[in-house]
Amino acid sequence: MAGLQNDRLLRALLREPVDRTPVWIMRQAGRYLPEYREIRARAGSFMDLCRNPDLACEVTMQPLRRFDLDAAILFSDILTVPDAMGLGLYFEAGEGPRFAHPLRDAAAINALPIPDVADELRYVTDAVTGIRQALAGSVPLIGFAGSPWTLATYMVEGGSSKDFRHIKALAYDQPTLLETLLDKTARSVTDYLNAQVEAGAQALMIFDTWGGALAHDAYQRFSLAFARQVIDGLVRERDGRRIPVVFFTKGGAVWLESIADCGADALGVDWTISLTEARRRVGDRVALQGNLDPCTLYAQPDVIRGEVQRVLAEYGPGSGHVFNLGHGIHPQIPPEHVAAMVEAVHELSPDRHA
Ligand code: 1CP
Repeated sequence: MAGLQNDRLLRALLREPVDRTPVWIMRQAGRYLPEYREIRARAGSFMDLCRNPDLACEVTMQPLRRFDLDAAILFSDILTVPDAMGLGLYFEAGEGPRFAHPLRDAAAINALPIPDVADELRYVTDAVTGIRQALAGSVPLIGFAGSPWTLATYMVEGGSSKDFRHIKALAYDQPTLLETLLDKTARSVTDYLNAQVEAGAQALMIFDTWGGALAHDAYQRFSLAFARQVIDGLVRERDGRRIPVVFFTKGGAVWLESIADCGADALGVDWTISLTEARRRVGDRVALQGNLDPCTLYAQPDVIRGEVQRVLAEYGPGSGHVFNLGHGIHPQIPPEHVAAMVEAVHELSPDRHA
């Protein structure tokens, strides 16, 4: 794209040569940054922050001012889509997301609308437009959504869950009804991601945070199949440049071979597998993104550096690796430890691309 000064992320996701391994951090804007907590307090609720394109832009930019990162990620949430489908998202102080109208029966699922993204999620695409202006071509902007399965867990459970009892009962008792829900969610997510691309997102990530909660055959049927439906419906090129797609199933390392066939350009990988083994198993089908254990960042900077070196060595030489954590950064991590991680990637990775 004309004017993109740093395209390392896009190149690595497409396994094209780079001078060093690009790095960004899942949940890089958020509560571990004091400047985020300050704006968050001013905004009122978390959703007020998401719905204000200027503030969403400001918090997207905050981590980039502190750290030399190779990408920005839209500040928003995966749950904006079910909210736009009418489920009534709210956040209970200290308790995470909740839905006022969880889906518990066929009538509710059959009545569920596909939202008009241009109208109901306009606040997100407005944020994307504003962020692209603020970035001014410095680094690419990643747009994102939840996978249909992960969104459905929140929609059926009514919020976060430890045992997924309602959605798993639905999966075993009425699998075709669950498929109806997943199909509607997949169509909504596809429209939503394409609208983000239209507004200026230059790469896309699909978060399947709860795919790893499924049994092996159920993962294929309820998570992977609908992720593939989304990916098949995405606009993959804009302004003559490919829009790379990253698909991340937390806990999905056991299924890497089949996940590599989902149509994504790259797979997110958590810390349960070595990138040596992950790379061997996916071959040259996809790039890999990950996979430092987020808890590494509780350790001292010299230890963090050693662990960065280990992850880079495990991936080995050549392009096709985007350095990241294996899941989101925790709110208690000291920002200086993040700086140590980013510096280590800058200093240690050029050797891998000689
Ligand atoms: O009080 C606050 O400030 C709210 C905390 C918070 C933040 C900072 C929530 C509520 N969402 C977000 C932003 C967010 N969420 C981003 C953009 C920020 C960035 O990455 O820089 C992104 C990409 C997400 C994605 C997201 N939301 C996921 C998938 C990624 C993952 O970490 O697995 C999930 C599962 C959610 C749901 C959600 N929203 C918020 C919370 C606390 C949660 C998790 C709830 C749970 O554990 O079930």
